[in-house]
Amino acid sequence: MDRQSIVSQLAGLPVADVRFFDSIGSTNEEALHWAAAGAADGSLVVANTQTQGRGRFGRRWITMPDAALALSLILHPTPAEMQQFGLLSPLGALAVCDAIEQTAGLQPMIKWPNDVLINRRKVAGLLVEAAWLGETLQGVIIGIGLNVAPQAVPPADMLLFPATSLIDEGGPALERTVLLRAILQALFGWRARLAEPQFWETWNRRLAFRGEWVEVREAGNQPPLTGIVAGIDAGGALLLKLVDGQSTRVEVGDVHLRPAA
Ligand code: BT5
Repeated sequence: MDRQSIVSQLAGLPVADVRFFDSIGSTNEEALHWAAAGAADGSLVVANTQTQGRGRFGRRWITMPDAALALSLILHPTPAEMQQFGLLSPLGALAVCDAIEQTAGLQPMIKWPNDVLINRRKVAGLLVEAAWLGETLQGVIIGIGLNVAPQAVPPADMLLFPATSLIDEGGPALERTVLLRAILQALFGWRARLAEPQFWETWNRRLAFRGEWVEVREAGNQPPLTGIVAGIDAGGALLLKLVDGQSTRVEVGDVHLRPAA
C-alpha cells in the first residue's frame, strides 16, 4: 500500500486529498492537525501502522504493519449534518459493515454504539473526533481501524473484548486499498442518507446482541445497567429492557457493552 495505489483506487470518489504514512503515531491526530490547517472536506489520512493509535476514553488501538487498515476521514459537516452529529459515528460503522459484506461476503454486526463485530468478535473500531478553534468547528474526523489479516489481532491479554480479522473469519485475501475504497464508497453513500429512515433501520438490523442480556457500563463509576437489548431509537440511543420490566434509553457515547455474565 502506498499513496499512489490509494489515489488510483479511490478515483471517482469525493476524496479531496490523501496523506499516506508507512508509520505514524495516530491518523486521527494527523487529521486533527490537518483540519486545523485548512484541510478540505473529504481529505483522507491512511497509515500502514500506528504507534499511538487511540480508541475511546483514552484507550489504545493497535495497528500492526501490513495487516490492518487505519484511516481518518476529515468532513466539514453541513448545518443539516450538524443536527445529526451523533449519527456520524454509526455512519462509519454502517460503511464498514457494508464494505465487509460486499467485498468479503461476511455478515458483520454493530456492537452499540459502533464497534464492528463478526461472529461476536471485534474486527473494527471507530473513533470520531472534532477539531475546534474556539467555537468554530474546523472539521470532524471519522477514524476507522479494521483488522484485515490475522497478524492484526492483538494478544488476548491486551483486549477488553475478543478480537478477530477478516481472514480469521474466512474472508478472502483482499488488497487493503480495495477495502478502503469500499468503505469510503459506502460512507459517502450513507452520508447522503443520514436523515432517512433506512439509515436507522439498517443500523437496527445490524445491531448485535438483540434480545440478549447485556451489561452497560457508563464511563463514570456508576453501577452497570443490566438489561435485554431491544433496539436503537430514532435518536441513536440504545433501548434496554431492565430486570424489573421497565425500558430505558442509554445515550450514545459513554458506555461499554458486553454480554452479561
Ligand atoms: C475503538 O475504541 O474501538 C476505536 C478505535 C479507532 C481506531 C482508529 S485507527 C484510525 C484512527 N486513528 C486512531 O488513532 N484511532 C482511529 P474503543 O471502543 O475504546 O476500543 C479500544 C479497545 O479495543 C482497546 O482497549 C482494546 O481492548 C481493543 N483493541 C485495541 N486494538 C484492537 C484491534 N486491533 N482489534 C480489536 N480490538 C482492539
